[in-house]
Amino acid sequence: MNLDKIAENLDIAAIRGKAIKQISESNILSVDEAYSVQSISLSRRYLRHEHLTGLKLGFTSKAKMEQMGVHDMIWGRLTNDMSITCESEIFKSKFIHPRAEPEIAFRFSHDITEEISETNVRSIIDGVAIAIEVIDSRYENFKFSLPDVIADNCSSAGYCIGKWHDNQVDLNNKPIQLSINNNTVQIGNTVDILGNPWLSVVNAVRLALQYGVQIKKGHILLAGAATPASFIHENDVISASCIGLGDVSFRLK
Ligand code: OOG
Ligand code: MG
Repeated sequence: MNLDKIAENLDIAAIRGKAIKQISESNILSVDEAYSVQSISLSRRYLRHEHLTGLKLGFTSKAKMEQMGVHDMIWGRLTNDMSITCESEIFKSKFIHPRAEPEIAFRFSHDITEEISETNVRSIIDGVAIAIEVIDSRYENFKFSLPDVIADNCSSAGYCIGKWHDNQVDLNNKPIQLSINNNTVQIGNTVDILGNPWLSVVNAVRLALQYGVQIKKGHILLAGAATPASFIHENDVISASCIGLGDVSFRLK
């Protein structure tokens, strides 16, 4: 099967909210081919007038790698269609088998043209916030190989961002948690994200330059969850919080 056809199948699965078989059951894609599929499938979204709002990293914590059985860092694209307004309600029918995870979001202060070191990384960020990511694998049973999940835009489906804080906020060793209907379901720590979530920014910049994706002023980055993700259901109120960043929530209806 050609890459365009695989991209089309994944795009249609997302639009219809209907899972498909893993590509790896019938086609062995290389990691580069999988990123090409991701890019082609996102081009289809851009033709429908969606636009890029930022990037996400995946598998930046041991907890996530172990939950999904994938052990390499991956990156995906976020679009305006995935944005969820804080404290709003969104329809469960938009998704197949959605899961939520607590995230740290960063906002870029200018267009990025070169790599950044850990020492200078705050200089390219003007906002840090608590966020919730909704992931919704387009594959049956939420099961995938590394190329499968890359091709599927790293399961990206939604993101909800809390109040922005400035780039001096302390992210060192801070508890972060996910709650559903006021019950804590996942607890992690910012240190679980690559040892330091600012390293997600360093890595995202490197990967964006490597793959020719333009990070622009105002784009956001989801650093990758520190905890496993939890399934969410109709009528759930989902919230995430992190010491120093406050909390954020939305409801699934
Ligand atoms: C892939 C996305 C991983 C994260 O934060 O690690 C991810 C998945 O688990 O379906 O978003
Ligand atoms: Mg995530």
